[in-house]
Amino acid sequence: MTKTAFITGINGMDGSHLADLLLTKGYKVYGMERRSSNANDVNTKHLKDDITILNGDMTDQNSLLRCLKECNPDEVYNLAAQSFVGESWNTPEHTSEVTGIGVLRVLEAIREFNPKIRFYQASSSEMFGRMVENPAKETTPFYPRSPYGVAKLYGHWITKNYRESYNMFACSGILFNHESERRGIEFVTRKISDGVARIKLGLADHITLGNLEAKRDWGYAPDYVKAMWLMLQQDTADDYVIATGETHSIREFLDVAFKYIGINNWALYIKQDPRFMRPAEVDVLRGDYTKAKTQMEWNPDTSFENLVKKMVDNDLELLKKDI
Ligand code: NAP
Ligand code: G4F
Repeated sequence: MTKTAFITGINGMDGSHLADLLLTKGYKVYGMERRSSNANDVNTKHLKDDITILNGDMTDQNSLLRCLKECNPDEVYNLAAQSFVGESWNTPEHTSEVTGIGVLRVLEAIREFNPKIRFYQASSSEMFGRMVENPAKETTPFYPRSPYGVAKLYGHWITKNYRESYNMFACSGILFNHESERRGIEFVTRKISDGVARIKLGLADHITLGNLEAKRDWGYAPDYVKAMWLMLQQDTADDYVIATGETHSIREFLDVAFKYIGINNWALYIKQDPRFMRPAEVDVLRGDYTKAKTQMEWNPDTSFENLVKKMVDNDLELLKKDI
């Protein structure tokens, strides 16, 4: 029997990769987008004949309920969020509304419409923040360091609470950083791959960044959306850390990206600006994905080096089209 999935945040990086995956599995896919004055479909243009877009907003309870009534899904993937950590200090209230309380709204809509729907919440390694244990696993205490991390923690606990209160099949994936060719341009990996490609093509002579010492556990988004789907196919609802187990600094990312285009002395091309520093930094993130590996047979397939090279290759191709 054909399953139906409803994805919030369809136009985001993960939403579009998840839609790609679910279509290959024969799902009927509905995605939610919010109103925008300009089309925001760069990641989903290729899907327009294969999925159905519904309009709604994470800050509007009735719109979420209407979306569920319209598509009657078996599975809901809640990927919508104000997902940029840096922005969360500028708009902490908005971030809390969308990224935190928004999760409650989706859960309430499910509870009212059909509590048998399986629910995935996009939790984040930002909840570990100032890591109490390295690598972090499902039982590691949380210590968020940004309004975004605090909002995600609310979303995480309310998901667990609805599972325990109403016996709903509600799971959280605690995903460590994952990137792809579709990553938003303000995130550091895409900013670097785009900047490096511009330098290679003679379109720019430097990249301006913030803290180069921070370390992240970076994986490849198409590998990570498989884990989201797997969580909703298990016999019981649970929470899982999804990570690579490796951590690399921004400097290492720069090193691989620049060397790939033939530049070794890359420091000459980097400027630093306090504008890109954060009031409270997460210095290092690294995850232990043993539970996902043993219980769901999930593994990350793409290495750090390949991830960087794929992103640089993609930006080179995109920019060449405009020259
Ligand atoms: P993304 O590219 O920023 O996508 C987020 C999506 O949420 C966008 O499509 C955005 O729509 C939508 N959205 C924002 N505010 C909304 C609102 N008020 N109503 C409806 N939709 C709204 O993020 P991503 O990297 O794909 O991440 C997907 C989810 O996983 C997010 O919840 C993120 O916090 C979480 N997460 C990401 C990572 C990671 O490393 N990527 C790791 C852990 C957790 P617009 O296009 O209109 O802005
Ligand atoms: O790429 P970032 O903005 O990602 P961040 O803050 O780790 O958040 C991402 O991963 C989270 C999972 O851990 C997600 F929940 C979240 O939604 C998002 O997808 O920054 C990474 C690091 C930070 O330490 C930042 O200070 O890069 C450092 N950085 C240095 N220069 C910079 C810059 N970050 C950005 N965005 N821009 C810079 O110029």
